[in-house]
Amino acid sequence: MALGSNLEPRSERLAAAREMLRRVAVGGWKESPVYETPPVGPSGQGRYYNQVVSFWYTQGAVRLLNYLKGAECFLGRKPRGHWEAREIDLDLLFYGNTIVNGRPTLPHPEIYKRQFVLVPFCDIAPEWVDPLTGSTMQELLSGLREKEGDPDFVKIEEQK
Ligand code: PH2
Ligand code: MG
Ligand code: MG
Repeated sequence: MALGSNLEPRSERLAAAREMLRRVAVGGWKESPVYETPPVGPSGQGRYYNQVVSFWYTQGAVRLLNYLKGAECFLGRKPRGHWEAREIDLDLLFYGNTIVNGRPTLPHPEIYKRQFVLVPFCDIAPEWVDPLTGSTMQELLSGLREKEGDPDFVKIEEQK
């Protein structure tokens, strides 16, 4: 699961989102550090806080997606255009090895293009194998790094 926010208070919004996710997790909780990352998309928006978490869940991807949309709304997300600034964004990246096209699309198609997803993902599960390409997260990140170079990310102090 990828978490993102670029409207203050970013740190509190991510913390509130983790709280909502822990409520439905049935174990296996892992969370990456939080990174501050340059915005991808329309210009004029602020830098993001991004994080990746993983946990066990048993009720299916559609139910989880519905929960995520409800949680985004509860956490104060206002409707805006595609890729515009957002209070909170909760994206389902993988549901085990499920491959499906529709709602949701799994694996999440943005994984392969975004260092703000792959960098924190590799902090918690570098050896995870993507069911679509058969590559590990570490391999996907190395490939993207070769194309794009090192990103301008800042690791945020863990607020525990
Ligand atoms: N999310 C977007 C668009 N652009 N840029 C960064 N750095 N981080 C994000 O999470 C992000 C973005 C759409 O979901
Ligand atoms: Mg997103
Ligand atoms: Mg989203």
